[in-house]
Amino acid sequence: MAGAIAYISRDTDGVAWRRVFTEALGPIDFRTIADGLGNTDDIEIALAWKPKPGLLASLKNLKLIVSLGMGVDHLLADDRLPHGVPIVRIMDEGLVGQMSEYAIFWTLWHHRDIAKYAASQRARQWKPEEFVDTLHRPVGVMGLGSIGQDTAVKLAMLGFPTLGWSRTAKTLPGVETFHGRDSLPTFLSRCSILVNVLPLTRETRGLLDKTLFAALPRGAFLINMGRGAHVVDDDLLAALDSGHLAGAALDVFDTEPLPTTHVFWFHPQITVWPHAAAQTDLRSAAAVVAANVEAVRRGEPAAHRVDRSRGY
Ligand code: OXD
Repeated sequence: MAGAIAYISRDTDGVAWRRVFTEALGPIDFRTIADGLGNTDDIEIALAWKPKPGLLASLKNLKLIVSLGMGVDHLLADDRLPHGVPIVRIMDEGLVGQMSEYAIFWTLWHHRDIAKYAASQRARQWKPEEFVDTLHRPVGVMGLGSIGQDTAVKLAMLGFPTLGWSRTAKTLPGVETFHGRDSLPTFLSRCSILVNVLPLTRETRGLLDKTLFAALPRGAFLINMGRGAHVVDDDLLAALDSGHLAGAALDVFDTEPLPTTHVFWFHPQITVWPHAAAQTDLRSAAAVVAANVEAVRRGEPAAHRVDRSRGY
């Protein structure tokens, strides 16, 4: 039998992964943190979500690290991460589609005043709200990787003037694109809804701060499905409380689960989701990961590989 696959996550026990992996790859040596990793020299593939720093470095014969999330900041934060072992992310069409749905849902929720109409119904009030036509509601997407691209193109297809901002230049059908720090203020000044789907890197940590919020037009709405650490929480609260921002839909938080005492839970202009904008469907994800495991075992390059120097 080939080397062992280790499931390294404390969030779930790995039973479901063991089942789908066995279906995809046949008999496997599948180990979990919960059951004990055994002789770690046998481990050649690690499926990891927020591993303890140093743990991956202790697996001497590791050939592949699979991030059990689309983001890889949880791995790159480990300064003992073994050099030279390729890292790949979980990525499939379903996950990308779910992320776009989240952005589109909250865009429409804000754009079509869903909360106000729900309140009017509760008060039995027949009260058409002042409206803004879709053609005059520009939406900006920060981060144009697979998720940002899919989101931006779908928003553009719905008729929203759509802008995209990324680190390097990108061209997308129906989307006006900007790149680099210098163009950020111009991009932001045009976004009445801002969707953040940037990766978390040294450059993007804390990027959504008071300067960025001030650069948005008054009444803008924030949708954050990137990382909690992109946002400076106090600056977001100040921008909401001053009326500069109309509201925020947040799926991700600097500390997860969001502590029960955190003010975001109670804020009338914030909606909190438990990092559930996209959830991994094991059937499709396992097929993608299994193909990567087989490729690496044949000595071929893995797909969805992470560039450590860029941080995503
Ligand atoms: C993530 C995920 O990386 O949920 O945030 O996949």
